[in-house]
Amino acid sequence: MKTFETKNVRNFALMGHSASGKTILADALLLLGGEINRIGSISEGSTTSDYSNDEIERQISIKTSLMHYEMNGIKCNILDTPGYMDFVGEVMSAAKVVENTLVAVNSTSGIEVGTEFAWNYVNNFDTTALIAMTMLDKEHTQFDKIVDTVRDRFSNRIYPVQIPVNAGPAFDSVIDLLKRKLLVFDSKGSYKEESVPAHLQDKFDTMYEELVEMVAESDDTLLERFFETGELTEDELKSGLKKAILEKNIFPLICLSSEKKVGVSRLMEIINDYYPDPSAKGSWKAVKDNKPLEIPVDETGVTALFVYKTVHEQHVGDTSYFKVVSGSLKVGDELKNPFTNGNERFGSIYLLNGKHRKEVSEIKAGDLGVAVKLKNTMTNHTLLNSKDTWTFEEIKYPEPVIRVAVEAAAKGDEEKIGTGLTQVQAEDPTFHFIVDSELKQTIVSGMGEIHLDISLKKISQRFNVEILQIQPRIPYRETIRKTATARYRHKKQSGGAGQFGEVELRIEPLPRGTGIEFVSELVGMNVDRAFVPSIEKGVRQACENGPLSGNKVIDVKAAVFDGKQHPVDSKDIAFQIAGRGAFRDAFEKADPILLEPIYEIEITIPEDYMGDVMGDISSRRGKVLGMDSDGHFQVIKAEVPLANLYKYSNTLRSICQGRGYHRRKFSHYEYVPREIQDKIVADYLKEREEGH
Ligand SMILES: Nc1nc2c(ncn2[C@@H]2O[C@H](COP(=O)(O)OP(=O)(O)O)[C@@H](O)[C@H]2O)c(=O)[nH]1
Ligand SMILES: [Mg+2]
Repeated sequence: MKTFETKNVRNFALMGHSASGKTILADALLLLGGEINRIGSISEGSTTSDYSNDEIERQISIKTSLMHYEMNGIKCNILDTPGYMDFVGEVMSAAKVVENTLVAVNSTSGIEVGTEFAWNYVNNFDTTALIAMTMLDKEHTQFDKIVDTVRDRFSNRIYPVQIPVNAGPAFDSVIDLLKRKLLVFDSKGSYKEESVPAHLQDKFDTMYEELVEMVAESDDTLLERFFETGELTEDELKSGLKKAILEKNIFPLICLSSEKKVGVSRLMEIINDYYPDPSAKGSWKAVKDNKPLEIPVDETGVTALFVYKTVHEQHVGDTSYFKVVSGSLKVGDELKNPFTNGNERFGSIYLLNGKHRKEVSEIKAGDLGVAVKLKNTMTNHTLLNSKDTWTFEEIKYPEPVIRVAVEAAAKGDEEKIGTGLTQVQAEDPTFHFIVDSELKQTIVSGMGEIHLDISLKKISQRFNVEILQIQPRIPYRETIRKTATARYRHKKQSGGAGQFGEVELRIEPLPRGTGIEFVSELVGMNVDRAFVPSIEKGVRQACENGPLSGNKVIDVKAAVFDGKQHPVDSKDIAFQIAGRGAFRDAFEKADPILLEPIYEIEITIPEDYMGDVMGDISSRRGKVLGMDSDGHFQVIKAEVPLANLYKYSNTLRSICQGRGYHRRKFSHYEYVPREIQDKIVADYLKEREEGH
């Protein structure tokens, strides 16, 4: 396989809602690019992109696959991203390394949540965009209507450069505004050019003029020419459109049926002719000693790689997906990782088509490749061929949205599961785990239930262990609502060394978020001041393990004001015990209550599901704070107790048929309703009796 110069590379991420035809489109591109012999099938699990067992089983993409083809000397890298919100991390990794995004829009269902997301990536990652209306061979397509909504909702700079003819099962041709011809596709995906059919001439003329005007308006010199002559030459239109695409003044919309291979070969030409190579967008942001730095995408520059994805594959080891941002990477090169300060040697470098690897000798700036078994390099790392120490700006992955506690099904497997969790966390920046000492549980968190299911299954398979998912304990808190005092005597004077300490203290409620305050108001010499720290220690111990339910106590002030000591038997431990005892006794008299964590959640859903979602929130003891509309979506803000958010994304998925998602963050602690408190306290006492 040869090496491609920067100007002969195109990088495209395929994005869109799930089932918008991205994965089949990738196969259609590879077929016409001569990489594969036939388009695979989702139901048979035979596509190039969705090759992993989980993808075949679930019939959805769950990771970004890297593929490529070559046409007319230009190599196009295709990154097929998953449409499910659970895998946003995969989409962000892809978005970081491409200059161009193809947003797939299903021509029967139009804009969905995933389409909105894709459009956000186009904006946030500053890529060019190509909108592809897919599956135009299906019954009940709605090209015109969807074009209107897409322009209305996303940008009126989106403009169709093609018009479908015979959309539906007989779909075989499109009018191409750039070629000013009707393109009629055969069953192999090649096309013949014919003149625009008479009955569509008027529509074509109107749209062509509008396109020419848009192109002219995006450039001052062109606009001047346009005013003089009232038109643009073919060359002017071409170079003008190319520039407008790069500058994001125009986002062309094209027509496809990947299954019938209609429009695919023309898409490949449009990619080659109109979309920018990796250098056109300029430089990459980097940092050196906290100062920003710009690294031009230039094959003659110093060699610098950015690792955007790491996958652990059994029998292969870690595969690092990288972009050569600058310079050129050759087999045998040794690069430095400024993050670890270690060196990495590239014994082999590969291009990928899904799981198939092709060995290459060199990869130049702008192009993508993979390497296996790098020693210490992870996602977001920079590798440099220099003594320099700068690093590329990292991908900022979103915070996890859901959590679950995990346990080994069989005793003795804990260690293997721990190793697995560490491995998966290293591979996937959106997967996290902690061993929570307060809850005494291992808590894993991620972007959605499918994400966690798949991540845990990976560990089960790699280590041959069974992992149970259970509901995480809720970090309740205890506090008081009244002031109370108590006196407690600890006395142990039979046999051995005696212990004596007596403490009287007062406790008072404090405002939320204050924590625990301890003061000494001792007067006189009843208690030696040397024992005050012992009393405080006892109080703080009592607060770690609250009297009601064993949860932490918060927002209480404790003031010790009297006590008694014994000339011989008073010692540190005795006053600790007395402090703890006095605190617990006072606590019971001070109208104690449980607090529960309340989360603020933001739910984005299509309007139709508003009623159902709101009803569900109130059944979870949630409070709606407000609503906002965002296009055709509604954004609901609400406060819901964490105890009622377990597996909430599953619930939302089933209410909204996969078209909604939510984000959450901790908000504050609030009183638990009486009947729920009684149950928690009863469970705690029962557990304690059983000796847990
Ligand atoms: N009729 C028709 N079906 C298609 C076409 N492209 C994809 N599909 C089907 O639509 C479903 C989703 O396609 P897929 O490529 O997995 O979508 P993705 O989730 O966006 O990757 C699958 O059942 C495909 O077979 C097409 O051009 N025409
Ligand atoms: Mg897919």
